[in-house]
Amino acid sequence: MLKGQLITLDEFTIQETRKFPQATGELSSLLRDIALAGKLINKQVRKAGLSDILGAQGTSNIQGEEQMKLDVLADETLIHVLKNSTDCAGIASEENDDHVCFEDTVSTNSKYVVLFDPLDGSSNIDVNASIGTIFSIYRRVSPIGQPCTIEDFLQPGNKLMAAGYIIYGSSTMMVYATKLGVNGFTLEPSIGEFCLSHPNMKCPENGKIYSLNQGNTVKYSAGLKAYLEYCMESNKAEGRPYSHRYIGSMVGDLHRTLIKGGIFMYPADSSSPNGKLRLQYECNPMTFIVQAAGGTGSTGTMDVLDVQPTELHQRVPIYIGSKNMVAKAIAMAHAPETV
Ligand code: P6P
Repeated sequence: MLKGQLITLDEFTIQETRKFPQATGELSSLLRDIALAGKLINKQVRKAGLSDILGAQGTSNIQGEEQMKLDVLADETLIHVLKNSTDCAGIASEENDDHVCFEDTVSTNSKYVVLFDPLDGSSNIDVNASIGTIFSIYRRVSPIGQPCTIEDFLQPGNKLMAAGYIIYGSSTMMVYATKLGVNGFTLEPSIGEFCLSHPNMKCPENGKIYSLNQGNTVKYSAGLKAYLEYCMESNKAEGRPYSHRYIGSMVGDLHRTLIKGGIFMYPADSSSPNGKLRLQYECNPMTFIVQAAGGTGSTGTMDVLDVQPTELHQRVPIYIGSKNMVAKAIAMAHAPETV
């Protein structure tokens, strides 16, 4: 990349495709479609305070969570763009009870399916904190030429072809991973293009930030409480004590963790044995990204990517981020409880 030369997402994905003569360019084309949806959602998010789309929609999703107007708008935008893509056979979304098959001929002949959380962290919408779109891309297992099936959406994370997020923060960025690595693109509003700004992203092996909702501490296991004590105490072996940062938006907390290092946790607790975050469109895509950048994502007992999904909206506990911090947290949190 020449100094000062902008490389757009389109140019980058085409250059990546050229590295593999056998590549058809369909995955790159699908990533560009998702980027388009991100730009359309960004336009609405950026003006949320000025037009009547703030606040609750007055409906709830399958999770029983109140849907914000922007949630629904983001969901509809992604479905519209992907339905018109030439490379997507169907979708599954946090905001929809069941998966959606696109029945037209082009879609049924497409080889990929997409799962997404259209606007993660939506409780932050009204307070102008970072929110994001999270997506997973799988090669379908159902026969091409026929409508996609639920099995296409219940594949483990270790079958992912690509995953990424768009963060609507102080700037708007698209970060995505393939097996080739992780790259970040910042939206340049003057040309309406995502431009390469964070090539070959790596998650530091260590960090000084731990991130979780400490309001749940009373419900955590003794081992996890011991780990939190460890984080809060001045630990001379590691210099200054850790800092606690928690936005309450997985995309915001994970983007910081990916860049600065650290650990993000949404563990199991006495009232939520599987934690809160959804496997197929939060934990798997984020783990795929972090692991492609050299970090770790675990349920506490196994690699997140190895969990065999049984339900579209199932939840798993997650410990994710700098590999040395995740290892330490799991060793303490899952230490045999002394009697
Ligand atoms: P809590 C947002 O609602 C979300 O799904 C994630 O983005 C975030 O990490 C988590 O839930 C926050 O949950 O219980 O701390 O408010």
